[in-house]
Amino acid sequence: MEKRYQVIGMRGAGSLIVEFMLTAMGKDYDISFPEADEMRQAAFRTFNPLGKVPVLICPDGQTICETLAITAHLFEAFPQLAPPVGSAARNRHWQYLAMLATCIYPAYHRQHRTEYYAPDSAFDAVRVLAVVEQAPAYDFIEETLCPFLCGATPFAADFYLYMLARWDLDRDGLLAKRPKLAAFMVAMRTHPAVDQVLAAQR
Ligand SMILES: N[C@@H](CCC(=O)N[C@@H](CS)C(=O)NCC(=O)O)C(=O)O
Repeated sequence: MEKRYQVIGMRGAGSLIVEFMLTAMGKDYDISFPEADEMRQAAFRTFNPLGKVPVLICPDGQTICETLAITAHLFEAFPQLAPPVGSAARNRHWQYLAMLATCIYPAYHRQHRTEYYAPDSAFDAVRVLAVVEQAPAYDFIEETLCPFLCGATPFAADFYLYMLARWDLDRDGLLAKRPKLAAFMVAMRTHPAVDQVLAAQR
């Protein structure tokens, strides 16, 4: 029997993109959702020394942590998940991936897990500054969406953007000012892989 991918994740959180990509490629996978306590244990830290999800365990037993690394692994394994190597769109795709991974994702972590970054008295300021940091990235995305990040076809970075924008604490405000992003969110929600994964989370 063909070995399956295994995903270690968190419901509705950072493992969604891994599920979206595997589902889009028609790959069955097993998924587990460790409790916060377990993620602090030494056994889990062998998968990710930072104690975070997602983690991907490949059919050959290799484990990969960090969303960007997992995403790159999957679009190397399944080339349909990214524009062709050597194309301008490939560079553009990497540019968005980097922006999502280094600006938009960490700024959501600061908003949702503010206790890691500051005492209670500074929570509001940390959250406001995180939104301010994200704004130029979201504005750039709004200017350049057409209708997906790299044109007519959604790729891995589109699944990533969709997952992240779902976490916005003021999603109505984010989308009200950005009609192309609002249309993108509707289009991605109806993507068959997204629909299948989200239906299974209920
Ligand atoms: N840089 C990591 C960040 C992963 C991350 O922050 N994951 C969250 C879930 S969305 C997590 O594990 N949170 C638990 C915690 O921060 O304690 C990545 O890109 O994979």
